[in-house]
Amino acid sequence: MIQAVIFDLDGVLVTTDDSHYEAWKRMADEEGICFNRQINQRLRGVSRMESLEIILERANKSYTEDEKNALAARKNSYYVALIQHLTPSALLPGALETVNALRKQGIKIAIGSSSKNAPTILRQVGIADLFDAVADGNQIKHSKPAPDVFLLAAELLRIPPANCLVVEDADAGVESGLNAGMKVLAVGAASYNQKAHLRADALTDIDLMAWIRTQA
Ligand code: B16
Ligand code: MG
Repeated sequence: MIQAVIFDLDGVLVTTDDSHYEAWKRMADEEGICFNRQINQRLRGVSRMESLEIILERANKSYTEDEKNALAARKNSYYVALIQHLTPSALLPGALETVNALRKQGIKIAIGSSSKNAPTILRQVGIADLFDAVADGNQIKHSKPAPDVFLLAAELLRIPPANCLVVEDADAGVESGLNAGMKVLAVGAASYNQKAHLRADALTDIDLMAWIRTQA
């Protein structure tokens, strides 16, 4: 029986994935490192430092730890500047409707995001007060595909992992939800992922409450 739904943020509820790409692209261009949208797919749901390591696979020099930290900080400053302009129009189609439908039926809802900027994003798009719990990159040591962020969300909600459904747009996030022992709905970029229990192109294509009732 599903008692809680834990939403990934970037790419599931909001369109911040493009801002991540723009910020990394600017940093990579400045460093003369080849980076494109195809490589960017590998960064979905992955932490900032792990994302940087993927980008540096194409670098033709090696960077010290201090230099890597500076590159990540530079990318984050570009990203933070971009998300200051976010408004509720950055919510993906079906996001608000899905969240409200679940709340109305008494299903607990939480955020499980790798992003350290999650609190800012939730505030900017006006949905910070809708969630029963927020677990994000500031609170965890091991990011997706490790189960930590979703297990923390379940703990904050006081709901057993087996009674949680994760909604994810990244393969790393689908793995993370499965590793946490949860049911997983894969949407968007992960919608082809056969490991997920449920798949949809977008939240507008699925009646989550109807599916939850079939699990009772
Ligand atoms: P930050 P999610 C993830 O958010 C993004 O998908 C990923 O591209 C990003 O590197 C990661 O957050 C860390 O973000 O640099 O803001 O801490 O999909 O888990 O909501
Ligand atoms: Mg995501």
